[in-house]
Amino acid sequence: MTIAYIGMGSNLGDPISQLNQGIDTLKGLSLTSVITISSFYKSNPIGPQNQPIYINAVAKIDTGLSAYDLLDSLQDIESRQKRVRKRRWGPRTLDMDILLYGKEIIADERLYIPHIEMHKRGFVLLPLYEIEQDIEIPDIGAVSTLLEQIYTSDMEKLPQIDINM
Ligand code: ROI
Repeated sequence: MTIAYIGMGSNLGDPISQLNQGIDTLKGLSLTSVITISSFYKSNPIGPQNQPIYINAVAKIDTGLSAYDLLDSLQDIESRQKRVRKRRWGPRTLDMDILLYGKEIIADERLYIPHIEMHKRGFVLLPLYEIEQDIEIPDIGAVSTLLEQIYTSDMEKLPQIDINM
């Protein structure tokens, strides 16, 4: 089994529901248990600005799937939620990326782990830090240190709504 972290983002079609639905499907994946889900965060788009704001979160999972089988499964979830991607860096209904997979470093035509540019992105680092304060990105550094170097003041942590209340 391997601990992996999944970054999730949406800015189309009721983003909070998109994330919740993606998390539900994640919980049903074979050989996989979901350990923690971060809060949801509102964040301004990185890249083109003429698109809606994003909701982002990070999930910590324990999985018996290989990194490639996990990637297949996440791409399956994305397409089931009718991910539309009209342009590079444009708006999307659901994005699910493998951020970290154990301490592995993978760089080939299908997979780039640690996820490329995750160390520069507040919408990844802030939710990741919320669920794991002492985590290191292999070959890059401690998330806590990286967070000191980037701007996150635009991000807003959403209150957790307990639907059982
Ligand atoms: N910006 C934010 N804030 N959140 C995202 O999930 C996100 N995803 C992307 C790009 C377009 C780079 N910008 C983003 O793919």
